[in-house]
Amino acid sequence: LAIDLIGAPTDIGAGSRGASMGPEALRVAGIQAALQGRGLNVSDLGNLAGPANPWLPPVNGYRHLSEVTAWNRTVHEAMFQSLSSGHLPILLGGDHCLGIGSISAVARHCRQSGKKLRVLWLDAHADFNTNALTPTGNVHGMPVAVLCGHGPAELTGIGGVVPAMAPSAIRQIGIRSVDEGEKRFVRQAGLEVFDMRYIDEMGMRHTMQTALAGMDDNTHLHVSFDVDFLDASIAPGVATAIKGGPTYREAQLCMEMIADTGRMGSLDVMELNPALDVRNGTAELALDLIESLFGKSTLMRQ
Ligand code: DIR
Ligand code: MN
Ligand code: MN
Ligand code: MN
Repeated sequence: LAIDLIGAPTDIGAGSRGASMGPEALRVAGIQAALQGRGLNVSDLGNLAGPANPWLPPVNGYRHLSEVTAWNRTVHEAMFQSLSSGHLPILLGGDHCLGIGSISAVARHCRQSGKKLRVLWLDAHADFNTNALTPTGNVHGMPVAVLCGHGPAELTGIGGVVPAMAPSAIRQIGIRSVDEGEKRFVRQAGLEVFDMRYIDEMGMRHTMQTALAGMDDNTHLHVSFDVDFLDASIAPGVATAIKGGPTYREAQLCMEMIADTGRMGSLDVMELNPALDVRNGTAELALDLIESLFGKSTLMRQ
């Protein structure tokens, strides 16, 4: 299996600067060597280029819409090219607005190859805001809505088909911070959300069994891992750390159960912010979990 590392060094959609350093933090943690050590063939394609962050206030409910669009177009093309080559792309974010470019590319690849799409969205946030609902104007709070067709045409149309995906293709896990208007919109759209209350009551094992159910040999599984999915106490290196998230052990089980499906075909690692981190510990934790996503386990699997 050939893996492509694709760096997208920008914080264009975030409310704090620093996620632009996420790709380098994962390289410093040793992502290429760690995955190669698992017997995988890993190419680091380097960083994509895009506009600088002008750090301006929102206009019409969006901050930096033209720059967000430019970055997402570039991410879309890079992810699509990797998938078309039969590779497994790992997008090194960058803030989560780039999930628009990434997942629209995965959806386009699935249409072209006749595959079914399943997206696991691991996040503290639902990322289902619109410009009318957003309290911040930050587009990293909107990618799921955009992918489901709710947003400005320059973003919803990036993959060529609107909506890029149906709400029924996505499962959200770890959610614990949803804005007031966004809560109503999540329900209205019928998103399948395994929030922290669900995980607390049912456990991570049942949660993942349910979220991964219904996939088959023809399913392409995309994992969009917002590092703020993890509990704030173990992952300080993110712009919006939220308490009450998955523990290290719950997160490990989550990743191991994804690996067990053998269906993961693409991955985003988003929102890692080294400017807020302590000795690159959040990058090292994220990498440990990525290794589990690629099958690292204590004993040989039977
Ligand atoms: C918040 C924060 N819901 C917003 N979203 C974040 O600005 O729309 N997503 N941090 O990852
Ligand atoms: Mn997110
Ligand atoms: Mn988040
Ligand atoms: Mn591990």
